[in-house]
Amino acid sequence: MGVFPKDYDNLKLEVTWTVLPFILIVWLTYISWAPLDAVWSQTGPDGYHGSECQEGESSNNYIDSDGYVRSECYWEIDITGQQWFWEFDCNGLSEDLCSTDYATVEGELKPLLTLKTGETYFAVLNSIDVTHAVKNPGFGMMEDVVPGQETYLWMPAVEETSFLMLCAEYCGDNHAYMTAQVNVE
Ligand SMILES: [Cu+2]
Repeated sequence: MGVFPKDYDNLKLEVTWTVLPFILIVWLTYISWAPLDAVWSQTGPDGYHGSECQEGESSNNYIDSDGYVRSECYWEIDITGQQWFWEFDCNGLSEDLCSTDYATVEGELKPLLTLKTGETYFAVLNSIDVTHAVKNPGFGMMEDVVPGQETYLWMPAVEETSFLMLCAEYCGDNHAYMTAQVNVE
């Protein structure tokens, strides 16, 4: 009596389904390393976006030959999440670099953030209640927004675009309506 009779063993099969997925995982890690490094780039000279811009400077961002956005410097803004809307703070940047307003989205008034093409923004994320997550389809990036802990998200505005910023972490009744309009002009 035995649940797994040895007669039905197949060593070749077992080695194959152990080794092949292992190689696959190593390969996926290898090709993900550089893009993740870019998304999680640190600030300062060792990063992709330099140090904070001084007045009169410009990020002059561009996509390099490997497909990564690079910038000479960046602008810092704040994004605060709460049930159930996003609040933007341009931190006193000039109107042409960053401005906030309200826009009508599908009949409802939503926060509007307007950014400038060619500039790179470093968003400091905070939540005043529960965990949310910024999802910026237009920049292809997302990051959790956690109460009591600052998180950070690069927003490189490379080209003119317009998209809805969403909440990507279930946060209660109106989670699905926690949107904001982002325009890059
Ligand atoms: Cu939320």
